[in-house]
Amino acid sequence: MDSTVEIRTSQGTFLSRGSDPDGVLAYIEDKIAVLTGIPAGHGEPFNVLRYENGQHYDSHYDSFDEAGYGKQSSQRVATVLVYLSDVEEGGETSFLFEGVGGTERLKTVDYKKCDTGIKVTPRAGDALLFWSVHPDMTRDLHSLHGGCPVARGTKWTATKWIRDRCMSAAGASCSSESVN
Ligand code: PD2
Ligand code: ZN
Repeated sequence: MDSTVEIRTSQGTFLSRGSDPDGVLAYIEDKIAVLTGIPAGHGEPFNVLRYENGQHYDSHYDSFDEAGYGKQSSQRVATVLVYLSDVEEGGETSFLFEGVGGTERLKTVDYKKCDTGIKVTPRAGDALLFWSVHPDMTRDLHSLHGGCPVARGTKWTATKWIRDRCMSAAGASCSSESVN
């Protein structure tokens, strides 16, 4: 399942550092650059999502599959998911193929469910980093992940998708010297 169209029921918007005169987004982007070792200019704008009761994000890959998306000018190599809220119940980020026997589940897993693999509980202020490609830049099929339905409360996240090429229209540096 590669398309994210119609598989996410939360509401979302994009925010970039240029739209934040207080510099909070730039501060977070620069921290992410240190965490990943990839310059901030390789990041897409933050995708801020709000999930209410029952809302979810079906499992998907953040990386682009050439067969589904055609040739892209750059690839998403990593994702940093910043949790902006706790959730009273549910709303975990799930990685269906992680854990013991992950590879064997590749063919049988129901990508709409949250019943296998590992689940990360949202906690305000935490950030989750995962990689979508192997070091040789082939897609890592174990990076399949989703957002489990929120059972109680509201879940807020900000996703930073990071590419292998510079994206910078918004003033973030694309130089590795800027990562320190
Ligand atoms: O909000 C999540 O837990 C989640 C899960 C899967 C977000 C994304 N993917 C994403 O923004 O790519
Ligand atoms: Zn995702």
